[in-house]
Amino acid sequence: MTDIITLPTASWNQPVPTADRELAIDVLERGGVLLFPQLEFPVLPGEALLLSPEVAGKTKNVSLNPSTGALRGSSVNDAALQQLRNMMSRFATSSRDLLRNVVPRYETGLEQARTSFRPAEIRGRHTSPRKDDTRLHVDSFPSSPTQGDRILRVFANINPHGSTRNWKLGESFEDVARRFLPSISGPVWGSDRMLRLLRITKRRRTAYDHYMLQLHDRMKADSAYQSQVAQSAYDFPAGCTWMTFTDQVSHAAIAGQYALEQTYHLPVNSMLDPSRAPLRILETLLGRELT
Ligand SMILES: O=C(O)CCC(=O)C(=O)O
Ligand SMILES: [Fe+2]
Repeated sequence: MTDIITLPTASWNQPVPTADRELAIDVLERGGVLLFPQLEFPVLPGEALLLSPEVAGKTKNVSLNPSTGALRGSSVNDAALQQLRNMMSRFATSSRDLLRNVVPRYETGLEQARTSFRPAEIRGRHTSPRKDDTRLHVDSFPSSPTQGDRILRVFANINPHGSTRNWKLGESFEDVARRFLPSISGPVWGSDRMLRLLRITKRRRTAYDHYMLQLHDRMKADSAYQSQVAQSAYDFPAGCTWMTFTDQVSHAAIAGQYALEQTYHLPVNSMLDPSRAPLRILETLLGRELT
């Protein structure tokens, strides 16, 4: 079962003791969740108005490209837009500082991707099964192949009413892979070039990305699996922060409103133990190279 390990860190930008850093990297790479119960992301008084589902309109999430400042998915006026950008880029910077202190080993390899603001209530939301994050899954995105790189995400529950964000955690990546791989066939020859040509993918969908996407889709589509697989619930309190490799950890978000999230990509070779990467696990099980 997935471990949730707590660290006492209460500041976004302060050195973390060596013992905690060693524990942190081990927990993350084994597919655990690192929880910071005392690390609250501060929403400034002027930003309180942003805590409304209307801020995201139909898209449900607002996303920021922290390197260009481009915002997508928001439906607010210009003044609020600037505040939204401020809040989200502050989270982008804070999460980066936190990672630098918690897992300094990753610093040189980390690539900061999108920041997201999630103001919609998860429970009762209607989506296609494939997009339904209330079902256990490992992260893999059709248009954004990682080509083997890891997906590391930092989340903060900023709910102003004290509501928890409720997750479920499932079996280990190895167990997921062993269960679903036998029924997944390899990519169709030439499909990687076709997807790229049609601009369906931003870069080449490698065999690794193909298998990860299939795992993601098969897990979500299998209702018997969803109800029968060993799983545990965890409710993240308001005012806390957590991080995990979401390409490895079987997770589902079943309820909650108002979170910030920052995605990072990390090359497998930046890991302390690359053999724990989904890429290496899949390659071992399939007996071939996947990127
Ligand atoms: O919004 C959340 O709490 C998590 C949803 C999810 O599955 C993800 O972001 O990968
Ligand atoms: Fe996810």
